Amino acid sequence: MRVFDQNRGKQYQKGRSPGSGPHRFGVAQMSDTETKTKTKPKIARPRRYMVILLNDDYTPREFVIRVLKAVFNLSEDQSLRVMITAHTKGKCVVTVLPKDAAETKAKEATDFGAQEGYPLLFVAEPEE
Ligand code: TYC
Repeated sequence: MRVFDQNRGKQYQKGRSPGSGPHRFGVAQMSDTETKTKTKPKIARPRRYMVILLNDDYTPREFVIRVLKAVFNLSEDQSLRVMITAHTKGKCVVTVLPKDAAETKAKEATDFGAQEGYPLLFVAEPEE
């Protein structure tokens, strides 16, 4: 997106009147060399993070499904699909959230497995 000089064509020479008409009062005068440039403030959209479920050889399928339901509020059907995708492809995106929430959920879900002695792993990584 281009940012244009908002004041182009409004520079007046020092000491001269900006002219007559209803707009001649209250117009700030600039020096011969001064140029004002208005830069539109760009607000960066906060990056979002994917919570990714990684496959392993030990965690029981039913347990993975239980964690997905409990931590991410997925339905039985959604949980089954996510678990099977991770099982067959190695990993699966569970959800996309702001950084803090993604990291918290990934840890919470990973801790669930650890409590039962499983190597179940969820990680958070930036979307793009
Ligand atoms: N691969 C595991 C098994 O065969 C099940 C499993 C699926 C584990 C997905 C983790 O993210 C996972 N018992």
